[in-house]
Amino acid sequence: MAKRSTIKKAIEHHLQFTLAHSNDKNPEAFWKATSLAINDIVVEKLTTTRDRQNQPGVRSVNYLSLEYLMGRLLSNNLHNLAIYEEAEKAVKDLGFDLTDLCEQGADLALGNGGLGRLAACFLDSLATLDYPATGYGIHYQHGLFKQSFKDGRQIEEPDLWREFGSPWEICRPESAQLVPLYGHVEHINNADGSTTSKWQPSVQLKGVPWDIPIVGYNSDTVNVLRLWESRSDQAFDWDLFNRGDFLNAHGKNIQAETVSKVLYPNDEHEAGKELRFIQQYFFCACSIKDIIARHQTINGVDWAAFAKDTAIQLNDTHPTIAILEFMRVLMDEYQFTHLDAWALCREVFAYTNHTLLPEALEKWSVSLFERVLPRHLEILYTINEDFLNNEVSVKWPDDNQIRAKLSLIEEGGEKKVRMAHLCVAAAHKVNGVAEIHSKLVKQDLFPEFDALYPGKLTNVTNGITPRRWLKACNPKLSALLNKHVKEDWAKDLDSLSSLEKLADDAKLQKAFMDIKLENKKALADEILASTGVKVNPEAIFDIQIKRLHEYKRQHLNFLHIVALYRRLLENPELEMHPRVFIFGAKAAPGYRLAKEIIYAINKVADKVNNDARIKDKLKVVFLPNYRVSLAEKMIPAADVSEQISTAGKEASGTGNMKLALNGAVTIGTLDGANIEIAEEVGDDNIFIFGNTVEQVKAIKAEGYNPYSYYEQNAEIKAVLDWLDTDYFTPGKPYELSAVKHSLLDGGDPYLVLADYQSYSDAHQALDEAYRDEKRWARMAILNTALMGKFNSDRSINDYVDRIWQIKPCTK
Ligand code: 26V
Repeated sequence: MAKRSTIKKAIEHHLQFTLAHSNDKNPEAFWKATSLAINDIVVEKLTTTRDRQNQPGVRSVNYLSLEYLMGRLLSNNLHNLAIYEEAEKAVKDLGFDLTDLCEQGADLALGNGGLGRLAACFLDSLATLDYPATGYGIHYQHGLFKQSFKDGRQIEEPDLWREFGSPWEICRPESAQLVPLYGHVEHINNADGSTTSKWQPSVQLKGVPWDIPIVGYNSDTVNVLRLWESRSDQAFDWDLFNRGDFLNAHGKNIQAETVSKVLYPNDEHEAGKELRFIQQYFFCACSIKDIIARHQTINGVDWAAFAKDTAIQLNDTHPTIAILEFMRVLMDEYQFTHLDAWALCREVFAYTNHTLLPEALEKWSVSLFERVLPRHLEILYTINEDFLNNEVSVKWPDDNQIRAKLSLIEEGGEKKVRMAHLCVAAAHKVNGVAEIHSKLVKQDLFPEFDALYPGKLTNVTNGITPRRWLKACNPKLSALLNKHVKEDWAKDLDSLSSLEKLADDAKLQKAFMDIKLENKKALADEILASTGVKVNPEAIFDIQIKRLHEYKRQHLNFLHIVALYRRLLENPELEMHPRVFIFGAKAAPGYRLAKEIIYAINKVADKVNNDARIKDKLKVVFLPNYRVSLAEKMIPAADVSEQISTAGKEASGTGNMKLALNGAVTIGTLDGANIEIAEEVGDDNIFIFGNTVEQVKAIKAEGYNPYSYYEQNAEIKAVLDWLDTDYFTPGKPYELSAVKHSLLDGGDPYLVLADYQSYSDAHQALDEAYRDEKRWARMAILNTALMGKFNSDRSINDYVDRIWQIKPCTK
């Protein structure tokens, strides 16, 4: 293990020789030097891990994801290497505070939300459990946009996470790949009467990999996240340059570089954006070629061994083209027959579904496919023909309706490729991400596929890494847990359940709640610094953090806040514990209503926070630029976790797990992983409200009428009508009407009004519970104690048992 003095020397070395800084105490340079010093240790382990894993017979998983929301790496790597304390001392010797130093690094925000963060947690667990694994993704020049507010409205600015390079990356030009695009397919007639297809692409890109080491916690393993950057395959157009056309001499480079320039929002309609499609193909083509190349370096060309040694997991449908690219390579470069190639695909690929929302299921137009990837479309047609004739029609003879429903191509109107159908047909396993979600995938989304392929559809409930989401982000609570739990709970999270018997212990309760208060004070400082709002740390900190989306219903929370404000104005003596409602959320730049909801919350916050009449009983804060590193500060300070999606809409949620693990009590619907959280912590330690999936279906089947709630519930009516006035936007009535309009004339697609009363009642019960200090402390402790199931190590072991069949590879 690296000692204080070694670390200190390495930092000084990098400061002086890599960065050419003297001892000038520049915090950014110091952060970089510290990261480089730690990266030296990491890279040594990376090399030994690779030597161990790159052996014949070692089966590994390749995780393909368009998104990785890694956050910052320095503190995480120090914790996982178990050298945080030593580094703290070394840095102190050099005149810095390690916590402050860790704040210097930019977040690696190469993802949108839950799906990207899940990928990051899974990489952490794979390395921790010593599984051979490679993550593949895109080296976006700009990650998720930075958010600020101007007069309450969201402003987006580009994210420059590696403007001057990142200390954690290793560029590997020797593993660059070429990616062909566009062009046409030639059909050559063979002597035996068969035809051979030959793709003549007209454009070629180059993919250059950047490797980010993934350090396991107290393990032997450092795996790799390999991110592809697009470049032109020609450095420069000398012809144009010599003719004096200096700007266009770079033209091709610029075009080629746009492919990995920017991360697309994953929760916005993409309406056939060609660049996004090319992004997907670019990354799939590079990754498939890399997987094959690595295999051949170890085994030579041995396809039987390939299936034995290779698992490929598709994180949602975004990397679906990897299936077609693999087919193409096998057939066009290795002379496989279509059927043999398909059989190999089915051994290798598995697919995770992350949403049931019909508008979120990816479809790409056949015409776009034909233009960009003509050979892949040809292969897809053959797969579809084979699938419909030899599988669908065998199970359901002469049933054209089922053929049309299951076809990989959607007909009627513009022809489109159904990416999820291709995944289900090709994969040997398909999983949802929480019990209820997987049940609905079987029942509602793919019932015929479930009948056609019994056992293919399965569940793996999501999880979170306790290293980042408790050990690193909540050091005070971690120290308390260390005192009471013998085992290394950061590896064996189930061991926290030994706290269950101490949930009523007065000393533990006090220590636990004192820590919560300390964490709330730290967040209060952060709130003051970033918004200017002063909040009382003794108030209930009620937190909703997630992407802004109607189905997640930030506007339900908002309506209830406006109602509380109204109640307080009517009765300033109203019995309630002071409450601070805290939001963190980015809205997709093109999602109008989501942005109106942000605006409405900010406008109400302005009014409420400056109204002396309510005596600080209510505060509302919207923290700008929600991201992993901000989540790490908010989560340890939460008393209440808002998980209030319409039942059946949130596939799993993972923020719900992080908050509960840090002792927040959930107010939530029976949706996604909330159901499993309730099972674990017990009904007495969670506030469940609202319509269930079955009730939601029944309400919709009857014909839902939001107006009936508006007319029959005086509070709902008063609150919605208030939004039409200029009370919150002086001189400008109707500024907040978009929310009301979406709920009444817009039909309230996510049943906000139908769940309102039940939500309000649950909040009332929660307020009463909080005022009983012992009861609340017990609830909070039990939430932390009983979250063992949601360790992402458990999720990974489920993937291993049910899907990947890989083995740890240790020293
Ligand atoms: C995509 C779209 C695209 C079109 C417009 C509406 C819309 C809404 C949501 C999405 C998200 C798709 C995939 C996704 O991010 N799913 C999230 O995956 C997490 C990890 O499994 C899970 O915890 C979240 O519940 C799920 O929403």
